[in-house]
Amino acid sequence: MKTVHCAAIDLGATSGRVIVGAWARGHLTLTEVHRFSNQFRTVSGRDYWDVPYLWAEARKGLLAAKNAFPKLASVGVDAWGVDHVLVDQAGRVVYPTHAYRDTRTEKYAKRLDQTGLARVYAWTGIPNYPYNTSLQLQETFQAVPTVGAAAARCLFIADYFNFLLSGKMENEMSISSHSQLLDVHGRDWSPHALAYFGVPAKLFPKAPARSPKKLGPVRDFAELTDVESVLVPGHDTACAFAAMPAAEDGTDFYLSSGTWSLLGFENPAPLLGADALTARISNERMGQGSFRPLKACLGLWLIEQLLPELNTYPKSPDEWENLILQATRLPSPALRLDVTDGSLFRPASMRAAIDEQLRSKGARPPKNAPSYLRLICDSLADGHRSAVEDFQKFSGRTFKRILMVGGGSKNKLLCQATADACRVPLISFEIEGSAVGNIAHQLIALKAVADLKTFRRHLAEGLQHTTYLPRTT
Ligand code: ADP
Ligand code: LRH
Repeated sequence: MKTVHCAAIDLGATSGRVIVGAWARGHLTLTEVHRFSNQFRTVSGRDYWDVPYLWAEARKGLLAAKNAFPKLASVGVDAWGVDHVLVDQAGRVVYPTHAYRDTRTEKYAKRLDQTGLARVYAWTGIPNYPYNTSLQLQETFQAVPTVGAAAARCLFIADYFNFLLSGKMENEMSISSHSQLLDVHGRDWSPHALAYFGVPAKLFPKAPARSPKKLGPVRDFAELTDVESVLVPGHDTACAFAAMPAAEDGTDFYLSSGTWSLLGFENPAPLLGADALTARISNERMGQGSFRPLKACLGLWLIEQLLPELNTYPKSPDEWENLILQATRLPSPALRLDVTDGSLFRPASMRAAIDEQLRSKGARPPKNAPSYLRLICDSLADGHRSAVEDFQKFSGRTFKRILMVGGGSKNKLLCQATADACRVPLISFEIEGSAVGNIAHQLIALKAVADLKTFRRHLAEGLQHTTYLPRTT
């Protein structure tokens, strides 16, 4: 049986990577061929992504992939959610891409809370996150009304990269479902939500495409004309969920741990109603349109922001391990952080924001990097427990295991603290979940794998993992 090679372009808010998956005899081998940092830039108080830089890095990675694997068959793109590129009919960018942590939408988020959230939730199944595409577009068209006339399409980041690769403009299902503009009861845009937020319907002229779907050969790269561009789930979280080697009885709970802690499970139907809205359950979709009710908690963003301030950002896996070991030896702090506190979303100084929260509760701030790390891991674990409890309550299910992927799955302290807090065994896979889910969908499009169920079965057989059993104190 011949080996099939697929390249995943996986764009995260703090880093991007190009990873090649080699699939042979039901076994997947991953090679990271390129990694690059990502950060938004602030200009005159507004936050923007450097999209041309990201494209240049993705190109570099794709050429490195072809160089290392000359038989490269395909490429797929997944990215963080909600952010987007407004383009004209020809694909020319008509407005800069704001980063989702920009505070420009605050006023609109407050107004939505006060005036129409229950209706919007009933239409879309998405709670009020200040960074939702809906609010971002509302702000754009209020602040700069002429953009409405210039823009022909709104492409999410992964959609835009697919366009650059293939020349085809499609909105993909999973990433569209996060926008708060998709009808939760169907598979098309919600005319009510579009009207409510003042978003011209012309920006979304057809229903989102379901993945996987072949888009055609890569264009504009002489070296890559024999490589197929495949539309995979464009949302990195949908890809991470797709990579979970889940049991078929639906008793697994998923945790994708990166910049965000994204917790949820797969369900044939959305979880709606007043209680689900209060619990901020986000009814996002898999690539085919089925549901993955999810809760988003601030995740390792806390560490990403804090460690550079303490001049202790680890430069290698060994340095990470050493720092985590030091933190593990410390006692667990009695007072934890509230990781849902909005002051941690985009503080000027993460250390000052954490210290301020602790002081307001009468606790003393930590002294050094290991004690901050201990505090953050234990606090994130508490957030994870609350999500598991909410989902058990709303779904009536009992989760037997937590499956974990993403950068956080390498953090033994966080894994153990989460198993302890949730009182459920946690299986950590130490894989780049989004890249694996991305590659899985390319293999399905190329007919190298029958379906996701088959892929997960093979993956479960070959995947290295560590089990963390809950400890009672
Ligand atoms: P995203 O894709 O959302 O940008 P990642 O899934 O790459 O984020 O996760 C990044 C985080 O993973 C870092 O902030 C760090 O806390 C954690 N991490 C990365 N490498 C290691 C490691 N070797 N050991 C422990 N934690 C790690
Ligand atoms: C994680 C993620 C998450 C979204 C956020 C904007 O990368 O896609 O699912 O909520 O970015």
